[in-house]
Amino acid sequence: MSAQEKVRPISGWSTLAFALDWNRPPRQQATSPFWFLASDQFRFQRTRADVYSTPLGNGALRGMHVADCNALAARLGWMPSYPTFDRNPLDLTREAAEAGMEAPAYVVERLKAQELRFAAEDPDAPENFPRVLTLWRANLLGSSSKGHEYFLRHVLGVEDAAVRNVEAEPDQRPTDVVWHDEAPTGKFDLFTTIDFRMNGSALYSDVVLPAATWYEKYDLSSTDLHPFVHSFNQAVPPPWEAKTDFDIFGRVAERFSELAVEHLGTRTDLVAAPLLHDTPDELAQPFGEVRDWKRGECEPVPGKTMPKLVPVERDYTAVYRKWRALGPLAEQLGSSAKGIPLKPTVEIDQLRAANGEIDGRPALTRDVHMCEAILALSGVTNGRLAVEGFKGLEQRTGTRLADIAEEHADVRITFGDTQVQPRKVLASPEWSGMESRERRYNPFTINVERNVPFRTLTGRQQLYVEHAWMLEYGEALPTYRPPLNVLGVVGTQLSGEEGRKELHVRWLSPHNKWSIHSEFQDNLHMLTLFRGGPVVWLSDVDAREIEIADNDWCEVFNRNGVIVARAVVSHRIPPGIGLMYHSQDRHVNVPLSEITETRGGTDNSVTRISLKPTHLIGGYAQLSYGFNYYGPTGTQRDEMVAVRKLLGKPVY
Ligand SMILES: Nc1nc2c(c(=O)[nH]1)N[C@H]1C(S)=C(S)[C@@H](COP(=O)(O)OP(=O)(O)OC[C@H]3O[C@@H](n4cnc5c(=O)[nH]c(N)nc54)[C@H](O)[C@@H]3O)O[C@H]1N2
Ligand SMILES: Nc1nc2c(c(=O)[nH]1)N[C@H]1C(S)=C(S)[C@@H](COP(=O)(O)OP(=O)(O)OC[C@H]3O[C@@H](n4cnc5c(=O)[nH]c(N)nc54)[C@H](O)[C@@H]3O)O[C@H]1N2
Ligand SMILES: [Mo]
Repeated sequence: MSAQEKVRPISGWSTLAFALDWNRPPRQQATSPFWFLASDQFRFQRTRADVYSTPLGNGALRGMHVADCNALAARLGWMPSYPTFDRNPLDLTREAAEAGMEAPAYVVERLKAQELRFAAEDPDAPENFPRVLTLWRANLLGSSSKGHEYFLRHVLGVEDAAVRNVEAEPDQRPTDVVWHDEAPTGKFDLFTTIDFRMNGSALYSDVVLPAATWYEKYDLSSTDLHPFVHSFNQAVPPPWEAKTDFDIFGRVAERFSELAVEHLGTRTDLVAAPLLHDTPDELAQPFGEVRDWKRGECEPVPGKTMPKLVPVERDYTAVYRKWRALGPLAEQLGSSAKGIPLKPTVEIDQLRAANGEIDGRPALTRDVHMCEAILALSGVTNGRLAVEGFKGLEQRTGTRLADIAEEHADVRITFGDTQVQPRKVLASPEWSGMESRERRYNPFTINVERNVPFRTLTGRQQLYVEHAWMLEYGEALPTYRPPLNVLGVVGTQLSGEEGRKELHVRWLSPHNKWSIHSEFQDNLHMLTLFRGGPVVWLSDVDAREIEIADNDWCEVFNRNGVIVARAVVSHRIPPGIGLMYHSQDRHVNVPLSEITETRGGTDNSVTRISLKPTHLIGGYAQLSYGFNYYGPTGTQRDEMVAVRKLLGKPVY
């Protein structure tokens, strides 16, 4: 379970964002494993998964590479994995129909015969490359992606990417995952960014769609860490070619549907969905035992020993029609948060009245309609649904809960309400707080004060996790782990150039003090407030040793890449640490590097995705996949870099 309840989407939001009102299940992916393969960082992983096993372990990870662990997680349904198979699922369902079989049974048969494979088992085969990416509200290359230079080289094919790493030796390579002699570069065909800043990702995109800013559109903002819903309001219309995000996606959907008449029509897709948190899937693989059907340790049974295989009919010509209206699954299946269904009834008619109708369904033709629908379908903004949801939870727990929401049973926050002032959200079973007029949100108060079981195997706050992989790492109970001995594996990161004073430091790239990730920093105020560009914090002790004075330009480098930044020398930084707040875009006042003769990169130029196998565990109670909730992180914080002073004047 995550320590805090982080980015738990309100249910109306997820229903609409993933089009669950029309089709289920959605395709969702954990990003770290996806990019670990797509950007070929797995080829540079030179330790095996069992390097951190305890001598008292059970050998569960013996001989496995981390990419092998990931392939196993895909095949056992622990983590989602897209593209899923090395064949197009539209073709697989057609072949199944021709063979007179149900698609899931057909796929299981082909997998068993080893005529079909999971794409994660051969990520460098061209048929398994991800080809198209549309980036929206994220700055992948300028901000978030760990291993920036690997992304440039392997995903985009940028020729002067600064990766200087060597690949795993034959005896360090994966055994299950296929190794290609040559690492592919430039896997993508089309990279689109939708943003209102010319950010680090837009710089490398094939297509940039200019987005309306926050005062040129209507939208909603509600985050996990503050208890309000805010509106965005249009002060002026978007200038020039800029469009609202809503209109951009709408127009792409419209054109796509037109083209689909000739190209795709109506087809049956097959979605391989992982074993999900807060569903009975949590009991699919009991006792923390790992059984691999591929090795004959069990039968491949969808939804039990492997992902669920769900045929979904897709009328590609109807995408735009569906985009413009609320689909019938909204009330037929309701929205589900933490396994508690919230079923709108009267809300559908209210939305018809507020938004108008299309084909008898509530219209979603404008951004404001979408805002109204999100607010109507969420317990945190609709007291009636919150009470209903708590009643559902009462039946499952046998304890009285509906009273928590009764105080605001008649509250129904509309978009108009949020335009008057930010509105405080209501207590709802989507969360675990007991907020009221007197009380702020705090996680798990319902569990502690009302005895609603925690969402763990035991129903209690649980420390012991008896899973084979946790036992193998000696981490079945929380334990202290010292920093990893990275240099012991990859060797020195110093340049070895004569007469240069260089020092190793441990690399920290925490969240920015003066911006939110890459936002709010590239304006004149912010650029004059601190030092007007990238800075690296060093301790006064370390700086003295390599003769770096405060505000000197320095180079930070390792096998992953290079950064050029000014030094901020401070006694507040402990010796042995280099700290760069995440993240400056590389085109904001970054000079050339001596080592690469190209522009020094971002804080993530020297990082790398490092997957921890135990984060891949799934299908086991609280260790089951949930979107934006549970899955592997990039764990970039055990990285070592070398630092030295930049010779001469900075050149741009
Ligand atoms: N090394 C290292 N890497 C990290 C982290 C770390 O601590 N260290 N932290 C990680 C974490 S926790 C996170 S959350 C990620 C964050 O990384 P990202 O999700 O990439 O965050 P931002 O840099 O804020 O990118 C958001 C982009 O969306 C744009 N944008 C904002 N509002 C709108 C809008 O209304 N419409 C459109 N179209 N665009 C908009 C902004 O201009 C900006 O370019 O980084 C991760 N990466
Ligand atoms: N101003 C601002 N606020 C933000 C954001 C932002 O970009 N800017 N981003 C938002 C987002 S999306 C997120 S996820 C949160 C993140 O907020 P936090 O989780 O607070 O993340 P960080 O600031 O990255 O890291 C916290 C501290 O962990 C320390 N640290 C690093 N490695 C270790 C270690 O091995 N052990 C221990 N004990 N400590 C370590 C770092 O030095 C840092 O001081 O912030 C949110 N708020
Ligand atoms: Mo984050």
